[in-house]
Amino acid sequence: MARKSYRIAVIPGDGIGKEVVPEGVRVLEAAAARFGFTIEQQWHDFACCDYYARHGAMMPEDWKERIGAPDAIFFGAVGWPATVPDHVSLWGSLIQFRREYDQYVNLRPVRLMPGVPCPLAGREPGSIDFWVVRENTEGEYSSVGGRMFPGTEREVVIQETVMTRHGVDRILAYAFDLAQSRPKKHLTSATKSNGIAITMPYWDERVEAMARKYPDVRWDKQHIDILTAQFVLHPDRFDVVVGSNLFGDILSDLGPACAGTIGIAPSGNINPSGAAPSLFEPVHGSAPDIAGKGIANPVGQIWSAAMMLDHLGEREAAAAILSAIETVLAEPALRTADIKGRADTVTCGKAIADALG
Ligand code: GGG
Repeated sequence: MARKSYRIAVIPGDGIGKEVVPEGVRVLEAAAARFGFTIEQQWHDFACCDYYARHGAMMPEDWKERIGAPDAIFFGAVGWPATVPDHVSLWGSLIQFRREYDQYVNLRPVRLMPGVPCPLAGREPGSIDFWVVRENTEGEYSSVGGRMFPGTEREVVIQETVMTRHGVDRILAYAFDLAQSRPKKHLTSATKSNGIAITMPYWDERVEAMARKYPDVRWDKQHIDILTAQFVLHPDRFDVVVGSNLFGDILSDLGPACAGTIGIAPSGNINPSGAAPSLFEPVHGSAPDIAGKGIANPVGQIWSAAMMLDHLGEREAAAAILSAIETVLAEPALRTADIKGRADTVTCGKAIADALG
């Protein structure tokens, strides 16, 4: 029987993305060899600020044609604020992908892994284990608005939050489905409907309507201010947390930080219909402060590779990568300095590939 083959668009992006993506690819190749499939890689040098410096845009106009129809996109990080303002680099790359490919789910696991020092006392590995489901195509990340009378005393700046019934309902359905599939069957909705008195009460209404279709799922809603405090105090109480684009973004950085480090946190930007490719990237950004030093933690990128394989149906390979990550994180000589280890990026990546056997 012919081996299964997956076409993967590989986009390292900026900063430490260029260092951690090769480690992710190393582990993907090791997993492919062990589990009997092949990875066909197509590397792209755009969607980064170097490309912007050469061409005056983050991506070529024909980027979709150049990417073609891969099975998935494996992305590193974006942003180099010394040369390109962050909103220009983000809107010129990642947000294009999320919108053009309708990757409306941003799925981000938060887990306390063995060996990772947790800033909260008394937490055992596995005691923190939940998912943040972030709406990924609308909400506060909207291009509706503008600036009037720029640079004058009369300056007015407006940016609208966009919530559509279609957009809100589909992310809530995804989150409730996920909660229903888990043993705790619990969902928390992030809101701020006491202060943001038009869009957020609408979000709450849709949550209530959706919850009626999932009688097995217990749910609550929490205002984002107290919810962030609860993340810090009791991260072990959560199961599935669903939020708008901005709230989900904040919660999915805070969650991993409470479980030790954002350096190991992965994410999937998912189009559940499969009509367009999904994109997998670490939650962390390009980290200009440590870029080029070879010390970045590659685990967020490698865990993203596992999420990508899981999405592609290679469940066994994905589980094996996660177990190799756990083995390596437990060993200080093999994990990186951000989690009190002694390894550099490449040593850690090679150790995870080797642990796959
Ligand atoms: N690998 C993730 C990355 O590069 N993130 C940069 C960033 O600022 N992202 C904001 C977002 O995900 O909306």
